[in-house]
Amino acid sequence: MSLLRTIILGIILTGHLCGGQDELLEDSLETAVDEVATEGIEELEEPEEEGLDLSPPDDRQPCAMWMGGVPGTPGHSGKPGRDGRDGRDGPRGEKGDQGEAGEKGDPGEKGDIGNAGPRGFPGNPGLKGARGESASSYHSAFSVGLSEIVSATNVPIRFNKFFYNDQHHYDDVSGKFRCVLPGVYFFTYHLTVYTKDAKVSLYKNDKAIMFTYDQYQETNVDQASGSVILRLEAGDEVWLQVYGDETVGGVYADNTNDSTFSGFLLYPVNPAERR
Ligand SMILES: [Ca+2]
Repeated sequence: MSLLRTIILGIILTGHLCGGQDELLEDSLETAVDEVATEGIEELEEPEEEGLDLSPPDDRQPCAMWMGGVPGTPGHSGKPGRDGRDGRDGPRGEKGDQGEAGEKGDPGEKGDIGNAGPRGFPGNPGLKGARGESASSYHSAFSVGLSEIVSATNVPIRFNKFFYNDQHHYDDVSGKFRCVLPGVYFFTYHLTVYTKDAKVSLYKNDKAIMFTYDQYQETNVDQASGSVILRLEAGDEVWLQVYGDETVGGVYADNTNDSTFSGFLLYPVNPAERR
């Protein structure tokens, strides 16, 4: 702009000096004025502030008689101006439509084992189990007594009054207990002695292993008793027997006096176990 202003001022001053007689000079002046107008009114008004006169040259001036110069050739086009500064960001646009779902990705790697969870609530009670085997299958016991006086000697005393013999391990025909379940057994007997002495022995497999002897006193009723614990194997037999002749066969029984013999399994023992 300052270059253009200089050119215009030069033309105007030339016009003043040359008296404005040449119409070509006037055309150049008008063209210059138009160019200034296109650049801005403020630029056009500047000459008035500086007191310059753009009116046609006065023929009465001394320079009116001078010869006008040949108009100069138009200058070259100036260099393109530099790019302007970037404008401010525009307003935010509306939200766009949702895009289509992408393809399913590949399965990820297996993760680490997590921490144990809290303890759960108790479950419902289970169904009732099947009926088990009878306890008698694992038990052996008997308790028997005499219903009358036994006079036989050197044979097993045959107890024929039964208090308990559900497993029938005591045989009232032979008068012997026969072991079915191997294990440890307890035997005990309580005998009433009357009219004569009593000497009995507890036998195991034809061998007397313990003895009880009571001397009878006249007009008295005596008692004789004994007990023992034995380890028995299946098939072993245990019984009571008068040990001696009839003089020691005082084992007695009536309606108000009993003589009893009892035995039961304390606990079973595996036959494979060493004794
Ligand atoms: Ca006695």
